[in-house]
Amino acid sequence: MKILNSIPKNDGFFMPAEFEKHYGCIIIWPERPDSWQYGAVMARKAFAKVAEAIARSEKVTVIASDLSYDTAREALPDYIRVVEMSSDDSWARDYAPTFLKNKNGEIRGVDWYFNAWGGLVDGLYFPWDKDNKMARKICDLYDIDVYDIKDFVLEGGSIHVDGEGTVITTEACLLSEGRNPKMTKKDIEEKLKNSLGAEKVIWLKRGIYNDETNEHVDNICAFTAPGEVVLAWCDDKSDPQYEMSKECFDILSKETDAKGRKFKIHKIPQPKPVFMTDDECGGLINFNGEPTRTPGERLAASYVNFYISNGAVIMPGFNDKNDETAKKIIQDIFKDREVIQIYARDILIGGGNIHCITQQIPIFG
Ligand code: KQY
Repeated sequence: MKILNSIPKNDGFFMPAEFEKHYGCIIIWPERPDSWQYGAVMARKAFAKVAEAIARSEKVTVIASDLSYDTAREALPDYIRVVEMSSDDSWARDYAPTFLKNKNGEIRGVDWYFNAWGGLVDGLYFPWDKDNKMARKICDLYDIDVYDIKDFVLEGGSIHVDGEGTVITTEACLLSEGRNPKMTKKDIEEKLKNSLGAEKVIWLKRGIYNDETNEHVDNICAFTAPGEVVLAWCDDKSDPQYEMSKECFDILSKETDAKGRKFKIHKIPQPKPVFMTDDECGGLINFNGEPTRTPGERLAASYVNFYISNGAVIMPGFNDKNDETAKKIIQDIFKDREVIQIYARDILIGGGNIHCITQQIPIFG
């Protein structure tokens, strides 16, 4: 594995869209007691279901700590590889490498700086050094050369690409104080274009209400094809999500992508608000006496936080009356893929969902 200091775009490398063909997927086994209630028992069941659903059509590697390796190996079928590596938590989307490819089918990773969603300003835990080292270790594991972009704080969940030159992100996240405060919006846009081999950045203002990542784009909006997106939608004007989704819709309606196409926007209704219960909070072990969750706290539930595998779309369900409607919308969009809906409350409690716990590796070679 070589560490590269050149600019991916100048080298002809770009990030392909998630709906393009994958070699495989990386997931990190949950363990952290202030993220996952009751020894992560329920979260592990949900993670295992996600891993199995993805493994039906692509190679899945699950990364587990030395402490949890045996539980992962026991819980997962033998066609899923389990590899031991240390981490601070389980968000592969955010700190596994972002993978790029070039027109010859070669692949390279990107190693961004990870500071737990805001560092000492409004980050969600400290320390985060093990997470921050993972991208490079994973590239080493796969023998993939890696770009050192440690001068820029970024999580994979804060960007989506169409693989044809367009990036979408949110201002709430990428312009937040805890990430790259010395860079202007224009600097950040240039950095994204150079690092992801893109031509245009579309800035949504906000994401999902109460999303502790400073509103990652992957919870509110995702590309489903070039020129097509899904958007988490709320019809209830008394809900703060209404204005947030409407603002995204207005921006996307007026925008064109890097190729000059207008967007087709598929609205997906939100589940009704999901709140932490006393019992769920009771199952979390707080570090330094600081609770990560409080009873009654609204969680950032959204059906848009799905993973597109080679053969399926793996999407969250919440035992909500909108589960079926959301599934049907996704099935109508992805006619050639099976839609697998997995009850995901136990992932949501950790602060993200199915997209946040996965990272695709594009096909290479
Ligand atoms: O990418 C994500 N949505 C992960 C958020 C994790 C927050 C830590 N509790």
